[in-house]
Amino acid sequence: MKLLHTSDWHLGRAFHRVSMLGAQAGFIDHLVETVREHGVDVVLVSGDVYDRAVPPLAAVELFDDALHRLAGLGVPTVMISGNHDSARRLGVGAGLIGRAGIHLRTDPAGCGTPVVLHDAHGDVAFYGLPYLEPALVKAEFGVDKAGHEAVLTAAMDRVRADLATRPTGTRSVVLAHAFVTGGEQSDSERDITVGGVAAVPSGVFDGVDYVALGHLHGCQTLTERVRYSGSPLPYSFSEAAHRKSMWLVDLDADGSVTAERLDCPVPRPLARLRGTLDDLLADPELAAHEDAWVEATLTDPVRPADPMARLAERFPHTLSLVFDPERPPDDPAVSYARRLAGRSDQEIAEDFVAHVRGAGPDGHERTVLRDAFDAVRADDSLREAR
Ligand SMILES: [Mn+2]
Repeated sequence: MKLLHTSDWHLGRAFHRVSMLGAQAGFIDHLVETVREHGVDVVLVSGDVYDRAVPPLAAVELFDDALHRLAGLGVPTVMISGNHDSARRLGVGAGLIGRAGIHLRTDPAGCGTPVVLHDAHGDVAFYGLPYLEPALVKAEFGVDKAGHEAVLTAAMDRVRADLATRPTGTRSVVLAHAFVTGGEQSDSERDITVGGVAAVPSGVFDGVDYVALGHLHGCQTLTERVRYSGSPLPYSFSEAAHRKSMWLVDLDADGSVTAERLDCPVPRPLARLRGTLDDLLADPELAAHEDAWVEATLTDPVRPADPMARLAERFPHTLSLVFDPERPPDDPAVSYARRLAGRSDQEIAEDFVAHVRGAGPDGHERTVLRDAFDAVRADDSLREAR
């Protein structure tokens, strides 16, 4: 059975000030073409279909178009909600859409109920695990400690229990939206840290033949059977080195897996340039990037006049301008943004306590801070779930 694994479409998301809707429509064309060209049997979409709980109309229309075209191909699709989707909204009409062969799994209670498809070698059970926000689903799974590992383990226990009741030789595929240990992050994934721990070990998924992951936006292989497809398009400059792709997975009669990486179309390359404004405007080697979406980091010790307009003369698709003047590191003018770069909310808050009080937080205070951040995140998710 040939599976096509993709995720993190983020329909409706903009890249800096550029709407990505045209590029997203181009990806849907590519997806449909790929399904046809490679004789795909099942399409898997592992969450973050939309970028937000209430997506713009144009994104909803594009999703509608994608559903009709996938159903028109007669190729079944299994889809789950991600942390950016409103599971409840996305799940509206799932019963009807399912009759057309598009299986939307957005309800945590359905984790142990697979979509069963067949090929010449027998059954394949597809378990769709929607994004499981620990604070929201701990009652459903009967776990006391709301953490990602606890709820995913409980969900996978249901998967394994169901699988054990099926005929011997039933092959199995899990779709999940999670941060699995060993995966590499980029700047366009929304933080899902809970209790200071966001990542779950890949061993949580033991016992199934293939795990189609979503959430991280870079295509990556954790084990032969556990992979991220990554997003089909870049959503931050930290993804400049990514080659966006999908996995074409051949699931054999005995459950063995062969995966081939299929590249997605590139609407426009990304370039991160660094130097003084005059250097960037003059360096002949940068000619290759003149048509790219550009993030320019200017190192001029004194901020030059009108930098965006001047850059745009050579790089008309400049989207992001960062100032990082070359000064000694102890210079108080070293930018606030640079001091915060790459730090978690928790670290920034702990530093703030140390800065205003002269001593950092103790163990109890650290827990108070962590609980506060968890509560805010759970509240955000709750609001979106409604
Ligand atoms: Mn995502």
